[in-house]
Amino acid sequence: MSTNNTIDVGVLGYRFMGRAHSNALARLPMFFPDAPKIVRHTLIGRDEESLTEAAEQFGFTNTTTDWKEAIEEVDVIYNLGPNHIHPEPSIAALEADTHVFCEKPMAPTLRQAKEMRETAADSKALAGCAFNYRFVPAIKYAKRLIEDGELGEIHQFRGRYLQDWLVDPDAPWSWRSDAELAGSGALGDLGAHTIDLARFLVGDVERVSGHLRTFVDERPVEGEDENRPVTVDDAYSAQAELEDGVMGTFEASRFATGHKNDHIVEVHGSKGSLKFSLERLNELELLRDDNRGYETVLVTDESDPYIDHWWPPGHIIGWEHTFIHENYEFLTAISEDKEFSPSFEDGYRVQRILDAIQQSNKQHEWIKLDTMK
Ligand code: SOE
Repeated sequence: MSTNNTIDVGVLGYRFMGRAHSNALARLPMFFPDAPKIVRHTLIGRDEESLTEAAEQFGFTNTTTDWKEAIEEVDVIYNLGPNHIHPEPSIAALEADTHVFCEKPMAPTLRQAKEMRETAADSKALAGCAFNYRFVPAIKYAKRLIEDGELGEIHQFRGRYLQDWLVDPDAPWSWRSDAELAGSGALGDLGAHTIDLARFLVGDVERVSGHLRTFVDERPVEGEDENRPVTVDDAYSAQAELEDGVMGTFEASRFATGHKNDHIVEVHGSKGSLKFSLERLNELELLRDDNRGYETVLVTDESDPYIDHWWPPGHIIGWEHTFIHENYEFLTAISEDKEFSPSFEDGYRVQRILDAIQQSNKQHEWIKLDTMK
């Protein structure tokens, strides 16, 4: 912590995730007065003009185009740029014992994720991987139900994450279309969330069989008379065996016409089942073994996770709150010198599963995780 007992935060990236986390940092003192005091210290990016504009809008005091300089000046670096930007600054920060909060997926390749995890293990600083959906109140509620045995012995986990922003073949090429920059497509961008939730709710993955598909193999570059190849998947599906014999099925697509941000998780146990849908994130559908079908539980009571910080029962919260909750937990862990999960270990373990799914697709066979290097 800085000498003035604040956590000085440097944020790398000021687009989608930069905005989501900056909003969280701004809201924290208002709704989580017990959170450590933070300073929105430095915003980091490449283009000075847009950076200055974003810093003003997001309430940052300083800007820099040099992340190395920022590492020296702040207590924590938020690494929110495109996937290929995750490894180098994260590793450098952890080597300097500066805390790191890194967006998912951890890195484009498993080799890089492994290096990040090893550096984190050797660092005095905390390294968190920002899987924000763990911090939805209904997901935490679901975890408690599963842990308390309310669903009995767990048999199946099913998760799918559907979007449709690439259905149009003229949707422009971006870093998200490129294997070197992104690592994978729907698999890493969306599947990483589902797989993290499977690990969080039910248990780790032991073997997988995967299938990847690219429907449009080149896309126009915005503002230029050029097409570039798409080298990542538009959709994936996988079947998995999880710990304790739990059967898993995972799926994601950016080609699911009409589905905007449709992330669904279902768990079946010997005494009941549950369903969660991100598009109705204040609810959990619960089925007890009484043949009366699913009941909808509204997870907005004061006794529900995080809700006492917000509004009276029934006053729903949204997607942006998941970032506020995860920032609260991560920054509190820093100030209290405690562990935080999802950690870089979790990020790496998800990355192994993503990699195994890619390998399985190539080799047309099941991949056992314990045989992977
Ligand atoms: C885009 O597909 C995206 O923003 C992902 O990158 C996020 O992780 C997900 O939460 C929403 O969709």
